[in-house]
Order: sequence, then C-alpha cells, then structure tokens
Amino acid sequence: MQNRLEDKWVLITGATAGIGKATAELFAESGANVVITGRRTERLKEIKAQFEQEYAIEVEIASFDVRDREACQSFVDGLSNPIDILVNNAGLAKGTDAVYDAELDDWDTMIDTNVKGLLTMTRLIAPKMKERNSGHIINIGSIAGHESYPGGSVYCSTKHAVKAFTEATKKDLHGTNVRVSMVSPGLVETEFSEVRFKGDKERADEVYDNMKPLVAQDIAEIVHFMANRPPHVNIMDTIVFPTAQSSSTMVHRDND
Ligand code: NDP
Ligand code: 8X3
Repeated sequence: MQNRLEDKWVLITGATAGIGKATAELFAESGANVVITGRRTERLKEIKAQFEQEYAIEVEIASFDVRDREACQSFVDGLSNPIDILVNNAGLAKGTDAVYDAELDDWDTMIDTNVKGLLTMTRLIAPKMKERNSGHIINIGSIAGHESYPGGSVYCSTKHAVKAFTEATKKDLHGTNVRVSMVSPGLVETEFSEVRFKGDKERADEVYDNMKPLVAQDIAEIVHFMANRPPHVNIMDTIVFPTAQSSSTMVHRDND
C-alpha cells in the first residue's frame, strides 16, 4: 500500500494511553512526525524517547488539559510546524449512574473534555488547514454517538455531539481539500473503563469478561487507513464492534 504519511505532522490529543498512543505509534512507524499530548508528562517523555529511538521522525510533546482553553491556545500558538492531521482523541467516561443520581461533576468532566476540548482544538487548528487548503481532522467518536444506553446518558450525549460536530465541520469546510472523519468504536480494552469506574480495576475488568474486546491497535489501524487514503477520498465514519458485540448493550460472553 502506498504510504502518503511520510514527513506529515500529526497531532494526537490524549496520546499517553490507549487508542491515542497506539495511533501515534502507527503514524510514527509510517514516517510521520508526531505531536503527542495529554496531561501525564512523564508518559509523554517516555513515549517520545521510545519513538525517537525506534523511528527516524520528530516527536514533540505537550502536556496540557484540553478543558483549559488558554492552555490549548498557547499550545497551538507555540506549534513549530503546520499540522497536517489532527486526531481529536482525548476523551473519557465518568460513571454509569442514572440521570436521577449521577454526579454533576462527572457530567461536567465529560462535557468539558469530550465536547468542549474537541471543539476548542478543532477551532484552533482548522483555520490554518483551511488557509493551506489541505489537512485532515479525525475525531474519535463512539458507538455511544449512534445509540444511547442506560447509565450512559451524558457520555452518549457527548459522543452524539462529536458526530454532529464532525458532520457540520465537513460541511463548513465544503469546497476545500480539508478532510473530516470520525471513527465510532464499540468496546476497546484500554484504560477507559478504569477511568470510568474511577480506579476500580475489578469493575473495569468485568466489562471485558469472557469476551474478546477490540484493542487500541484495531482503532489505530482505522485512523491510519483513513489518513492514508488518496486526497479525493473522505471517509466520514466507521462503526467498529468486537465480533462479540452487536450493540452497546448486546455483548455475547463465552458463558452466555
Ligand atoms: P484511555 O483512558 O486509555 O485514554 C484516554 C486518553 O485521553 C489518555 O491519553 C488521557 O491522557 C487523555 N485525556 C483524558 N482527559 C484529558 C484531558 N482533560 N486533557 C487531555 N487529555 C486527556 O481511553 P481510550 O484510549 O479508550 O479513549 C480514547 C478515546 O476513544 C476517547 O475519546 C473515548 O471516548 C473513545 N472511545 C473509547 C472506547 C473504548 O471502549 N475504550 C470506545 C469508543 C470510543 P491523560 O490522562 O494523560 O491526560
Ligand atoms: C466507549 C464504548 O460502549 O462504553 O465509547 O460506550 S461504550
């Protein structure tokens, strides 16, 4: 397959773990330079050291919270290279409580990260892409952006927002060569469930009990595939489940 990614600059938010980290590594393997971000500085430094040792590319790291608009702005102002591909991946779920007893702070965290953080980063990066008439924005959505499940009211709302925003962004950039895409995964085993259950590893492990979930690499390969299409191809969205999953709530367990 032709590699169209060499020497591109790819910015991945939330690259300290899971899907973001795997995506950054696949781009690095293809000879793309990467700007990796997240809040955990030590992890970013370790990943930079690993990538620089293994791949002949440039790696920049930036530690900031996507909920902090000023931090996002000063990060973008300080970028030393134009961004060819923006992967808006940073995101999380907090809790599975019903609407009548969920924590309002959890709702704020999800909305501020998954929606407002993604909006801010897009707003800051898109103008230069439009000006250069090239670029690709790839948002990490979810099956939760296509259907809603009990206990996921606000998480699902945030991912529905990502879907709406992706579609509207494509339309705002209509007539330019800037591409806009999203990926909508089902269950992927990452730190996601541990974060959702606030460090309760046992509860997190139960999510993937007796079934084979997707792994971060599965999603990274789809993001990489989208970015590596010829310039006239814009994949809008892909829904990807583990084979054992058929909807947010239909998960076949080996003991079923
Ligand atoms: P992980 O918890 O493994 O990774 C999440 C990443 O997001 C981390 O690098 C984390 O970095 C970063 N992040 C979280 N909050 C912030 C913040 N406020 N500012 C900056 N970075 C932040 O989860 P996944 O890899 O699974 O999740 C990645 C994306 O995929 C999310 O948008 C998630 O909603 C989506 N998704 C996940 C699915 C799954 O089943 N795992 C399925 C469908 C979609 P740090 O903590 O260092 O800041
Ligand atoms: C994460 C997958 O099924 O927990 O977006 O919503 S799910």
